[in-house]
Amino acid sequence: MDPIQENQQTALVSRLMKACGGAYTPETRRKYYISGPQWAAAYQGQALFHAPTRPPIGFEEIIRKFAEIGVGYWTTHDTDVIPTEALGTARQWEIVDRIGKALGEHGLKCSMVTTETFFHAVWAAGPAAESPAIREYAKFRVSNTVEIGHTLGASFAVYWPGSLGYYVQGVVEETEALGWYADALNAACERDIEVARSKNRPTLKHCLEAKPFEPQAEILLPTSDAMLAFIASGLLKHPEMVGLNPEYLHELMWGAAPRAALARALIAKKLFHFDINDGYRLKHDVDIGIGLVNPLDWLNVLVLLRSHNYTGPFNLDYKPPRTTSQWGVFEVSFPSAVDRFITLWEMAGEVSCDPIIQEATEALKAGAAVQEGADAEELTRAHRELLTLHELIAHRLFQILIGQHRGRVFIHA
Ligand code: GCO
Ligand code: MN
Ligand code: MN
Repeated sequence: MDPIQENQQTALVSRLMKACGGAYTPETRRKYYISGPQWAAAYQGQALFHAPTRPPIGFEEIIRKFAEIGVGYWTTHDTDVIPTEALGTARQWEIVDRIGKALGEHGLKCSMVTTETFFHAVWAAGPAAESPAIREYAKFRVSNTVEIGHTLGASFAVYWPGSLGYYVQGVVEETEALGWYADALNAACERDIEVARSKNRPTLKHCLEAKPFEPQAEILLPTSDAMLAFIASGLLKHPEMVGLNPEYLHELMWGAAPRAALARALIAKKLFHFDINDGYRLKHDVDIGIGLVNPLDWLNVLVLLRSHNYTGPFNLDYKPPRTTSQWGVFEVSFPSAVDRFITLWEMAGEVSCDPIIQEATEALKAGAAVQEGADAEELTRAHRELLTLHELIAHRLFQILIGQHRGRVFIHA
């Protein structure tokens, strides 16, 4: 193939994207509770070892592009859209007003707001630092985000504590720092109660998000399970208002089975919000688009959520790769991520009513016919053939994932 001229590249990408097929219409995509983060779309590809590969982009354009794609909800950090120095000022409210107009004009809704408590130098010692003045500032920031959320019509506030942890040991006293972090959340909940009352709106759902590594060397609340223990610790004044925003990759990163982590959130009735992406175990937070690494695991995650009637948002918290252009972010990255999610979700529906999986599952639950008082040997023997169904179910899930259950086979020509 000849080298591709610069002015022919978008046509090539568009043609191949179309040839991929399997795209849903924007109307179909809007039927799902899928939210697009401002920060994901605006991510320029930068990191510790990486210079940006894409130019900056503002919320107006992102909201317009999301509307074209069919992403019906938008989420943001306070400082994704409001410069730190303008927070809490009249300028903030002017920006919030512009956001509201852009959302209204394009038929999007703001579903979630979140506070940046990790990037700015003020958080060098974390959002629950020793200094009372910094902790007061943290309370201001999370309460201010709650107000912004109510003004934009959001239903969720997310907290990724970010730099709640340390690099060097013995300086931070963990129980004290956790108490201080709880003070900030208590302030946010109390402000929420006031604002909700004055605006005649329901209070927000406050969702904690854990990440096991980054940006501190040691993290005080590294997993969703740690967050559950924190919610139940007695430090929160309104534990009923606080739940989880697990992120698929953050659970995988520490070595968990994400589906089991979600199950623990479900039994605690704390699965409020869900950040969807993909990546690898025991690596840094690569935030790859959903389904590109672990599609079978993802299928199983969605089977669990469907069977428990999860109705919260699916937030596309991934990073379009550095190799994707600014144009590609909206032509390839977001539409393909949304379409993989929808496909996996619908496939999960198919799994739930697959007659083979159903019958195999029922048989396993019926168990073997055994005499009363059977001993370990007899119980083992009685179930030997039945338990082969475990592997059969796993095979069937693979078949559904690749379409073999509908007769798709591969024959090397
Ligand atoms: C990450 C985190 C963030 C949070 C966001 C919302 O991957 O770094 O998940 O993207 O989701 O800060 O609070
Ligand atoms: Mn996240
Ligand atoms: Mn992440």
